[in-house]
Amino acid sequence: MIQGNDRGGYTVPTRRLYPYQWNWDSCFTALGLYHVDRDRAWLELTGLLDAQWDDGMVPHIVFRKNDPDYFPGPAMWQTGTKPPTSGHSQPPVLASVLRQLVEMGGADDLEKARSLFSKVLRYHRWFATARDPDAKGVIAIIHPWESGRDNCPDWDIGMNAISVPDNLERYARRDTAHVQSDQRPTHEQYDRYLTIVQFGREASWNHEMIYRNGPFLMADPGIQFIFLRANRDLLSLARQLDLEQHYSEIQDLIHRFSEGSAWLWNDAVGGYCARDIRTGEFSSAMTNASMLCFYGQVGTDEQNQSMTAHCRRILSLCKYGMPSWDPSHAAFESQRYWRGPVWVIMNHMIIKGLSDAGETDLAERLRADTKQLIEMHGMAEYFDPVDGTGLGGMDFSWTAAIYLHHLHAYELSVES
Ligand code: 9WN
Repeated sequence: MIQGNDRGGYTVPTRRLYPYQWNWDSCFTALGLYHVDRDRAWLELTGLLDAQWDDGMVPHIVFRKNDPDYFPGPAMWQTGTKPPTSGHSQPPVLASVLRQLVEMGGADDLEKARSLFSKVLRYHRWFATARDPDAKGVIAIIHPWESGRDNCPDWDIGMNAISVPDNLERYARRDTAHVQSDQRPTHEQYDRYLTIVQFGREASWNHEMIYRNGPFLMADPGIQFIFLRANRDLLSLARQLDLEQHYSEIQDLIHRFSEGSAWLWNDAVGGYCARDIRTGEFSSAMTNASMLCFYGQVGTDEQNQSMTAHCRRILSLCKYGMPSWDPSHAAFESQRYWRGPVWVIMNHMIIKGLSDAGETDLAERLRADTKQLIEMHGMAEYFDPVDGTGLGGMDFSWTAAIYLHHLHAYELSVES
């Protein structure tokens, strides 16, 4: 199936709905591909890095050839890069995937990681400067798409504050031609997504200007914890590669973003929540991204106990975990994209974090749920947490990849 989505050196998430290369999709795809074709897995990552911007950013979409099946394509973004790309990034899972490949492999893999190391470090530096220019230790996202969790209620505060300009270019969505509209974001949300893209384009994708004046600026527990974990994994790679000159820089990033994570703790819900950077307003419920606190290794014992209790409570409310929004909250919708459904790539990272934290029963529950969802309901983009229905695009690369990885990694007892 993953091979069926291969477009010659890069893999699309699924045919028609997503006909380009996406950043974190490719990284997870490489993790699965590694079990069947190691060289092809590395090619997925080197290809992604070929699209890295001069300033270090690795973009969220790489448009290698124009495909009218997807909107917004290169003509909307107008980044002027070669190859054409979108104008912002996505959760930086790359360093963590590199570390996992190295741990599963041998000397060859370590050398391949060496050849990519400086590019990944530049990518991390870009996040630390462009997305935290005042060094607060909090990563911002400038578009909900940057979080990878596009229409999660986490972004409702920031999205509701966006006024759609009268001169917003007219557009025609393509996603609802491929997937039922009740499983996708709404038209009001798309207007706002496109408002941010138009702002970025008019600002020539100047990230300082977008951070200061753009229509949307929120902190995402997902990116925050993924970035922290990615730095921990990059430090481990640096050590394996004896790149001593980089240790302290990466340690400083870990320190800065560990400290900054405290800003995402919402006392009102007793957990980590998204937060509007400019107003300080918190989102009001737990998500699957909140549960990545274990993966990022943040928090006090007391905070971790509270997060574990949320995790147990949420899992008791649905047949399959981990839902992307708390089912006890009024905004929960079991089939609408990131407003309720289960995403197995998120499960993969949550499981890893819970295992590391010694929360074995919770990790096992999620591992079993993930396996069952895929075996019973197929290689869907996402799943209904209540009845398991496979939703969104089918024959999905990252779902197949996580399945392959979990089958191999856990059956072989490789802790990766
Ligand atoms: C916008 C490709 C991507 C994923 C995202 C997911 C969805 C795109 C869209 O598909 O987003 O980036 O058009 O809906 O939300 O996480 O990377 O699979």
